[in-house]
Amino acid sequence: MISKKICLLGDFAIGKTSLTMRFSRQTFSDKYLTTVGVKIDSKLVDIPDHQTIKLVIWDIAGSDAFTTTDENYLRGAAGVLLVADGCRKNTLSSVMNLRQIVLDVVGDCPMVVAVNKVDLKSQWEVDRSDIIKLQKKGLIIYKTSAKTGENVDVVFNQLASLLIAR
Ligand code: G3D
Ligand code: MG
Repeated sequence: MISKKICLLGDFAIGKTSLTMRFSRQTFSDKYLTTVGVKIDSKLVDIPDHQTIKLVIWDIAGSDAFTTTDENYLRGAAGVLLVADGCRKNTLSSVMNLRQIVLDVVGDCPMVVAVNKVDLKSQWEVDRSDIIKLQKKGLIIYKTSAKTGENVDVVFNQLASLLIAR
């Protein structure tokens, strides 16, 4: 079976770990590589008209912010899920910086953006025009909620299909 590494990237407390846990439903069997501060989950994904692939999902453990010194985290990634928190506009600006880091470290790999916490839409600082601006730069964006599950499978499956399409 084909196995692909994907990484979650984004500021602290935006829901990276919650999204991963919601998607992989492996809350109690997480493998913690605490020494390197990375948590790894995996999930089999059926791609329509293709084989099943195993997504190996890397998530930075704890509340550590990703910095350029953590390039090993990204090495070997086939794709990246960039995450922002709709309630904090600055986390969406981080997404553009992180995207550039991915381009520098990994190269031109599939990336999808999850603007998370859509269940708190009334508290969102991110508005339609912010999203449209990023879409115009070619980014694929979904509004997700790790709390309700909205678009969580969609966003991971979308990334998985982009990996297969390469
Ligand atoms: P991180 O891994 O990006 O640092 P976490 O973020 O997954 O640890 O989530 C940070 C906090 O945001 C957690 O709250 C978590 O429950 C909450 N959260 C994550 N995703 C969502 C979401 O989609 N909707 C809402 N409403 N909350 C979310 P606590 O209070 O445990 O710190
Ligand atoms: Mg986390």
